[in-house]
Amino acid sequence: MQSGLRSKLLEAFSKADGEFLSGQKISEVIGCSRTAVWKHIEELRKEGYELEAVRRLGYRITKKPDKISSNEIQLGLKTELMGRNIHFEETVTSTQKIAQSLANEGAPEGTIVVADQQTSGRGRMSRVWYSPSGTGIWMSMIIRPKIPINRTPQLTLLTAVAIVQAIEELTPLKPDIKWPNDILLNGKKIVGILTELQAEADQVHSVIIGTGINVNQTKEDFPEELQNVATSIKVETGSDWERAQFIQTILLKFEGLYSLFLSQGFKPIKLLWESYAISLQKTIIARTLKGTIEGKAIGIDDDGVLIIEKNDQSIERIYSADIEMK
Ligand code: BTX
Repeated sequence: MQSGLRSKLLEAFSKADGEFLSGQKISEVIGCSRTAVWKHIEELRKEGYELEAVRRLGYRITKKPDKISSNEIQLGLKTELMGRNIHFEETVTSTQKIAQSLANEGAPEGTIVVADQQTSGRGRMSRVWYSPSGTGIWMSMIIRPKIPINRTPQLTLLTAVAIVQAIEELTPLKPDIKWPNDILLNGKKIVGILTELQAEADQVHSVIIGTGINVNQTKEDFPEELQNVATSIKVETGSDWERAQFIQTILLKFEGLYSLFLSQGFKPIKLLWESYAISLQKTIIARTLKGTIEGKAIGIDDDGVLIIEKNDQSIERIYSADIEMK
């Protein structure tokens, strides 16, 4: 089916909101004869949609395929800024790389890059982020806040809050945040966030926030070395989830928090972040590029920096590290 017809048809079903759509209505919406309607319905079925057909009532979608495409993300997206410009590809090396070149070419704020699969997905410090096809959300968002460089780590914390809120809204799960960029369920990593920036002197040009979210993997889908440290929403809930709906909800939550951040600063975000944080008031080991620090994590400051009280009561401020809880 031509993509224009397809999106008109899907939009009509989305407006019908689970109710039946008559053959007559479908033929009007996509401008085809009533007899050609079944052909388009068959094409949707081939794409993985499940439709119920009832004489006199028409058709309704009972299950959407877990497919992500620009169309799927756009239909039903309620944001004003985030995701209004979508760059989707089936397979990429890394969505971060594509977002960086789009940002260099002047892509507008709110542009997102989404892929079904990444062949060189990356984590922090050139680590590998495992990103197989058909299962996860591999997405990079481009934003252009007018803030000094030292405030950009706050955006990682803001993104973590947006993703936790989206998971809580759509599923029965209650994830935890481990400073600075991990979201955990039952102690295992379900989300990773990578914030990179393009800046000059102290002027931020763009911030690229990469999010990797394990949605529909089974335990066996993870490589052996990750099976004890990683989990997915499917593993934790026992059912499959629609990735496009997650993306829409994350973008909406992010947009709300980002606008709060721009108008009121980091304080309100900090409070929300603290309510989800598990590493606070616990003894932790922080591995930084400069060495290892052990002590009690007493909080984050207004910049998002982690404050650790060491055994000798001296205070250490940590900008970036891997945290292990004792
Ligand atoms: P990180 O450095 O905190 O975590 C990387 C570590 O997480 C790896 O060394 C490995 O142990 C573990 N890991 C790898 N893949 C997975 C996975 N799928 N689930 C759970 N644990 C895993 C975290 O870095 C930041 C990740 C950002 C990924 C996004 S995806 C979209 C965007 N594009 C891109 O290339 N990266 C970002």
